[in-house]
Amino acid sequence: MAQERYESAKKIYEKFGVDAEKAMAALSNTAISVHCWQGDDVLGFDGSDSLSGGIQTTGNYPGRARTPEELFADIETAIGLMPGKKRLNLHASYAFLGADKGEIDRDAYRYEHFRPWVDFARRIGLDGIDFNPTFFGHPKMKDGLTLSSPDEPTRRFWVEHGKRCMEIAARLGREFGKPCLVNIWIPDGYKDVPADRLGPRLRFRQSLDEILSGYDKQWVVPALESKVFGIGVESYTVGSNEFCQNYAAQKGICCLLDNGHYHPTEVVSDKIPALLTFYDRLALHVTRGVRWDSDHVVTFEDELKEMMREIVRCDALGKVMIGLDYFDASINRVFAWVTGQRSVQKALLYALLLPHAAMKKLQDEGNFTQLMFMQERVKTLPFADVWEEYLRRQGLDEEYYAVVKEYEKKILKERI
Ligand code: RNT
Ligand code: ZN
Repeated sequence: MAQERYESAKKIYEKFGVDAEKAMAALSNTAISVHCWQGDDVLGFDGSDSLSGGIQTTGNYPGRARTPEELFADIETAIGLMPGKKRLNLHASYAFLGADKGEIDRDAYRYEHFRPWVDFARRIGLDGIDFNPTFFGHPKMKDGLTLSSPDEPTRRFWVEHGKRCMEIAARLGREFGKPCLVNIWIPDGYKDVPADRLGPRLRFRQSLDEILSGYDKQWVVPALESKVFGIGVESYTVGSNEFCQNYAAQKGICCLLDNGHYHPTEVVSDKIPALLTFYDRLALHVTRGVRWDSDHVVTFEDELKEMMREIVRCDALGKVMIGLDYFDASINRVFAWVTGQRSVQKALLYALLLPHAAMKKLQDEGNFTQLMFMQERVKTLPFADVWEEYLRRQGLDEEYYAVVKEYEKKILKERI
């Protein structure tokens, strides 16, 4: 039955000049980097018991992963329900310190502290690991500042952390034979009107220069993530959009766009082609902000579809590194993980099934009436039939809620 629906859908798409088989193949080749931090409310393993740096998880749904073992089990369950190619996006705060616990700090982390993640990622068939220095959730933040701190020992500590992360990432890249994206995001900023806006940015630039001096260009792809404001840092953000984009352009590194990090009427979908005009690579943190950078679970909504459409239209599937960044503690965390990843996959498939060339032609011919007709017409094509076929070919279906509920009953409920 489902098979018949797919065959019929395929024919309908053919009439629009779209090859459903090609769309599914392109989708299954596109990796999505799944963030490790959805399962434990971004706390990590290295001692932090509350979140800082202007980001927040809300809710206390039972079942938070409290140990590495629990987090592994949850990730494995979630990954098992996610279609397509997956990478793991790891934060430095998820180090396995073992005997080094209490002995060393983030400025001395080594690849060995992440080896269990590599074994785990291999065991569950992931395509590689991306890495993030963790510039938050740590007592060495001084007055909320890290790489832009005017206190030299503080700034140095965080520079050293950044350098260690570049070394770790080089090894992670080599281990999987695929470059490792290292995303630098700092929470630095001020709650109230600052007296000096330039000084912190000059220090941040200096710190970045130091971190980026002499990294392994073959295996590490550095990126810089900007932000407009955070909770408790409303008035001034050191790593603003202009700062980060100009730094990245000058230094030849990557921009990372988090779609929760802009003014409410700005959209990342429009920034993707703007940046692709100048950069040959781009990274994304896909999230869903509700009124602010709230990091709600990503759902299949208009702006997500538009972002994925831009990637496809710009023929940039191989240029845009897609990562997830949301954290919801108010619902089942495994469900949250899977739903966000599936939404991105869905939006990508949706985009891959559109007749872009024909619509571009209408635009270039100035035929805006027919263009609108087409844009509306394609909205009701039988996308769901292709999506279900895509899932079926990977041994999956739409009924993942029941699987998550079962896992909750057996495993998550026991965590009290
Ligand atoms: C914060 C940034 C950042 C973090 C993660 C945990 O606003 O989006 O990317 O969410 O690194
Ligand atoms: Zn982000």
